[in-house]
Amino acid sequence: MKRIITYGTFDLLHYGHINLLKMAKKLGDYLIVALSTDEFTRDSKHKNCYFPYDKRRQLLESIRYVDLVIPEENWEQKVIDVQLYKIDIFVIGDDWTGKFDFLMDYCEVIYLPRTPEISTTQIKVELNNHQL
Ligand code: C2G
Repeated sequence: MKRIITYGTFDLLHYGHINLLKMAKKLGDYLIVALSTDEFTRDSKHKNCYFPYDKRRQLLESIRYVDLVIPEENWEQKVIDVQLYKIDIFVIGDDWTGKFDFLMDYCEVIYLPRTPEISTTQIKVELNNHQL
């Protein structure tokens, strides 16, 4: 059984996220999503989530491609996660190309094509503009 892991905030879940999760699951049999906690997102990504962790987790767990959701609490946990969960492939969007090559010592690393035309930031901006 080929085990895949990916990481992200997945706030204001949209089809770009779904495309990524669908492509990730196609690479194996079991997909783990390490979901950024509210604290990690705020303190280390300097972003505030619209939906709190438990709601973002509820959304992800309802997606057919996702088999398990675990918390992402820091930048450093990936090596431990890959070993602990016996991961074969680490995947993430190609906006991160090269950033996680160090994981190649532990598993395959694949950067998948990001859906270019949509982002949570853009959704927030456009909603804000409509309110004006
Ligand atoms: N994504 C995508 N297309 C988009 C937007 C996002 O393919 N239009 C992908 C990203 O490349 C990422 C995943 O969806 O692989 C989650 O995106 P974010 O929630 O923005 O996650 P990010 O802030 O990139 O956090 O340790 C890694 C970080 O937790 C990744």
